[in-house]
Amino acid sequence: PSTIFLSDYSVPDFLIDSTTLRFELGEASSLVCSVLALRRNPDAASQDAPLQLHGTELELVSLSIDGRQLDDSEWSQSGEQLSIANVPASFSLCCETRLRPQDNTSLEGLYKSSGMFCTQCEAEGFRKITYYLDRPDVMSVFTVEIIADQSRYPVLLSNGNLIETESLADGIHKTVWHDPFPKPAYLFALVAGKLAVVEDQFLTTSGRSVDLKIYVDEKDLDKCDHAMLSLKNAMRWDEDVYGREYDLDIFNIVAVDDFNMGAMENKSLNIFNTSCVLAKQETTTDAGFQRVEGVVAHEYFHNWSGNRVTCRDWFQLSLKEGFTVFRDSEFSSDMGSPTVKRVEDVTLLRTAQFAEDAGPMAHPIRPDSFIEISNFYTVTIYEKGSEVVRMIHTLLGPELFRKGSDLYFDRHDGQAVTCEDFVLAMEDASGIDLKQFRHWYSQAGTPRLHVSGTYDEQAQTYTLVVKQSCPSTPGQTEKAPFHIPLAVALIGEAGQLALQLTDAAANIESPDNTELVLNVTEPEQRFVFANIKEEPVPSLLRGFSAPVKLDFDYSGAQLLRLMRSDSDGFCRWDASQQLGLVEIKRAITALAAGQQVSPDSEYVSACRELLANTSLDAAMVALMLQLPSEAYLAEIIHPVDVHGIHHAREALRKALATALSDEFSACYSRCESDEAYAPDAAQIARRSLKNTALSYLMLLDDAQSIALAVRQYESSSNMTDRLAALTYLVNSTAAYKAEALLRFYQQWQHEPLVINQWFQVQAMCRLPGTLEVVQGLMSHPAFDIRNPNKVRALIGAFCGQNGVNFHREDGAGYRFLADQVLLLNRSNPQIASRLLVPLTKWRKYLPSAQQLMCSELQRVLADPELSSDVYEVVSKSLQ
Ligand code: BAL
Ligand code: ZN
Repeated sequence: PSTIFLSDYSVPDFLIDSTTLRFELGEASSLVCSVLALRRNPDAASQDAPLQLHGTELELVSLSIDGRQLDDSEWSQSGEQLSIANVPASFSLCCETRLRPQDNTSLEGLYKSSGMFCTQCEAEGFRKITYYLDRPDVMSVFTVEIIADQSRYPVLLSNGNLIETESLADGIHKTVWHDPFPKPAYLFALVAGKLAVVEDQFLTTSGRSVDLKIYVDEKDLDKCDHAMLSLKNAMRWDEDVYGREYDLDIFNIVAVDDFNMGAMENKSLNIFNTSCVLAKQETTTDAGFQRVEGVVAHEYFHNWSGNRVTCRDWFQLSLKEGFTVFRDSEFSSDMGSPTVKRVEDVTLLRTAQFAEDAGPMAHPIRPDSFIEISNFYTVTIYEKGSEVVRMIHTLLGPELFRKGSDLYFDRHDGQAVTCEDFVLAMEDASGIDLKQFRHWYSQAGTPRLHVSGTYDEQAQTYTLVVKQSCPSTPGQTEKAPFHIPLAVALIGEAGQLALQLTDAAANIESPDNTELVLNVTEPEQRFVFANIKEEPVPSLLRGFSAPVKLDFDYSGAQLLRLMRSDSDGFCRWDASQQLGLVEIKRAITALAAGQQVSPDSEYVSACRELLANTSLDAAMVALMLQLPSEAYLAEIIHPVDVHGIHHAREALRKALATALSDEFSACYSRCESDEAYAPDAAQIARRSLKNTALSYLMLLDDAQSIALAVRQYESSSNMTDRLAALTYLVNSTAAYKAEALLRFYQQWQHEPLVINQWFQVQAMCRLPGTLEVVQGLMSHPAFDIRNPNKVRALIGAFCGQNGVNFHREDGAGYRFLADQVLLLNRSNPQIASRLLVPLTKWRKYLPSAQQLMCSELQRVLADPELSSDVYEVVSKSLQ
């Protein structure tokens, strides 16, 4: 497979003014006829280049230009390119291809899922449908005719407006759709199937009435309300916060079972993985409800950030994804608890994204090269991309940021543009220089800030010295200093101190002058605060103002002060995590020396206070009581001794449970409630704290706690509480767990999304023997390796989230993963390469693990039929 470089970008030689597609959908095969109005691009370097179209795995039936059939000598094919020499300056190309969607297991292009035809074209799936200029900077107006059996496929959908429906002979019918907005092929979509629909309406600010429809399997009609409400909230929010209105009279969502991604923002026809659209209290956890809200909003927001203004090339993917993730996280934050949302986002970033940035696949948010673009739908492009947009928001402030986004949308509406165009719009609208800030787009790796603070009592000054560095990443050894917005406050005995910098080089101030955003731009910088009358505790990186690792040598007492009283929710939570980290490190040392784990009494007292604190958001209390995850610890403690970390963390949890058992019990009782279920912030917070308390109590392994979990399992009317109880039971010694698992399966066997949760609970069980359980479940009738959700629930959860079992010392976990990757490589390369990620991090583990992991990677690499997806990940991870 060859590497594609950003530096090789050139404008397309041809443009496609209009695209007319006719699909004749059949059981054995389907016929696609495309008519493309092509013309030479006046901006192209060459005006006599051959027409080169992308196409893969296609059966070419016929090809004609301006009505004249081409013979075989007039075109040639090589790899994914079909070349036609000697074409006129402007012409109509007609191409017929035959497809076999029912055999398409890659779930790219046109395929069948549960008897329904559907498409997935981003990034390069359209070339599996017909020969085309399958690149995002070729935008065309699409008209689509769909012809299919009426009884099997009563619903026929594509993008834009429905302009014609007709019943034809022999029980066949057709619909014709026209999308007036020019779009790249990756936003094309088609759906044909037997689907039920939930309908609603939305009135835009300017008075356009939009029909909202969610198409699902008949049995799922009762699970669409939350998605519909989320969609309407998102439409209103985008008008209020960004001034963006919806632009067509119809907005469709379709739910499909077999889907590689979470969802896809095709123009006016969003296609969703069922897991990201269906929700009801009996089948869906609170986290599931929140995921639906976030993903529905994300896909909707793409209508502007992605569709109206799209990407010039795939190196610019973060232009639409980073910006849209930022938009959806602000939306979720406004719909629920901002601090909790921020902590959740930071947690994902600091585990998954920091790990990616430190590993063999590290790449800037605008990569310079790739082999397979599907491998770049990463936490870096999405989550770090969002953090970069957030930093621009912080540096500009909300008003100038809005001015910048208005300018960006106005300037580039209908265009395919670059990350540079986005930054330039922000700069032009605000007058703020973002020259140095641009390094965030081109440099990979997580910057590190070393901060030290000195109080001078006599001068009454407090000085922060900030040093920045960034580790080398593949292909990038030298890094220029970043422009880092560092939000700070100084906490005194009675609260935050007024801030007055002696050098006015800063910066953005809070209205009451007690918080500043420092512009960190140099390798080393000094910030001196005047009129500081007591030695403060610095509160740093408030709100996680930049995606960096920050070191400050806090004492335990300072962290306790931040944990108890910092007004910034993120810093308050982070102080609890830093204290937890200290305790875990002590526990590792104690266990290695054969000693008991006994947490520091001040720390236990702080946890006791938290458990009694009813004024703090219950969700925050829950998050602060949860120790840093094993995945986060693996980012901090090197080399990673998975088993040592796991046992120390568990021992510490058990010690806390023992010391605070009365408090956990009281907290559990206090959080019990019989009010009607609602997925709102207050209830979600209460359930989260209740289940955190139960998880600690279960570590006591006594009859009383087990009885509590059994009672919760049996009496819950919502999946959040039921699944939490099941999880704790499965991880316990309770005899009841086998019966609970059986009854759960029997009750929910007809709900695939619930059965996925059942697979996942078992795959994530920390007890020994889980690999054998997982291997056994692979033959369970409910498991299907062709369904990505099932693969993620069983194999993905085991290998990615069950460290202690995946990293079995005999290497059986690694062998298992490599086997599955080799199997999936043939049927669904995207899923295969994604699954492989836990093995690629081999360098950070103990030497014995490294060796075993490496040899499995080498076994994968030796497969002669490796897809470009898997090849890229495995070869880069071994470099
Ligand atoms: N564009 C792919 C799915 C998403 O990020 O919305
Ligand atoms: Zn997206």
